[in-house]
Amino acid sequence: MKNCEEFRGLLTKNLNDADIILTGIPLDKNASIGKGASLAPSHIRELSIMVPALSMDGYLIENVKLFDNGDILDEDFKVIQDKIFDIYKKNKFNVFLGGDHSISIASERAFIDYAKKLNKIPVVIHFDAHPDICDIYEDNLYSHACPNKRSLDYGLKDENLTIIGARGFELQEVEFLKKHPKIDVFKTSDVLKLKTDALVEYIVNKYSSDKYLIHISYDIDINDPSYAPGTGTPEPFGIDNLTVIEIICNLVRYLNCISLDLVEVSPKLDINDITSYLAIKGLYEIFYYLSKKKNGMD
Ligand SMILES: [Mn+2]
Repeated sequence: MKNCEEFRGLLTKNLNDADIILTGIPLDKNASIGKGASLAPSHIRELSIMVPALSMDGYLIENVKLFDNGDILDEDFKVIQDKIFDIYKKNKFNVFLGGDHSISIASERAFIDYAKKLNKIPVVIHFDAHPDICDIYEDNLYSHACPNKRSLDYGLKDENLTIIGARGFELQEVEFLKKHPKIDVFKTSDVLKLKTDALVEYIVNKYSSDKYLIHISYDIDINDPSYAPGTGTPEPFGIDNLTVIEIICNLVRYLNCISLDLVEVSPKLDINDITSYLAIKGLYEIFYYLSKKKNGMD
């Protein structure tokens, strides 16, 4: 019999039983070039029917359950933010599936408020070919090129923002980052020089204290366009799939990480669903690490 359940063995219909909540935010009106990221949440759910709940090494993803919270269809950032804040209050690991990167403006504001409510210091680790730290882009304060600047404006401290994989800068971003040296930027060339272990060790040491709460923002365009062609702003000279997922998984595992945005997957621009499958297999790898963390395994 054909298995036709989304997220196959991972899904629970009962939020209280869930370890992970997945919420789609199919908004792509703030993307500057290629659109189509609004199709990602429904497309990724559809493809998940084909993917068994196993890690890339063949380990069963057990003891973690996923609750599919559906999509937030509002376009007003304050409304999205308020809805996300309510989801954070469920005290689960949250996945927010974009949409373009502007959705992180809402998710990170909610995250910053939630961290403060818990008396924790919010930390954002931004995986992206682009620093997304423009003050304003194409006359749009809410452009997908602006989420890091909006989060800093909202109270995130420079020293609690780390950018990984940058290789496509706007001039205003280079000038801003020069004036804000406490923002750690690991360009793609730095990631290649440092190697995974040294980079993970540095970030884990920096944010390992209990006082921090971590959010990861993952723009699929950090992966080289040859691995992830289905994205609106493809950026050459990128990072390979295994390196990206290994860094993310280890940070999820060793830090007090409570949420992840996965953005800029555009099924419309994709070839043979390469990028959508990368997104879903990446999520499953992260879920596997969450299960290892829950089970206290090394
Ligand atoms: Mn990007």
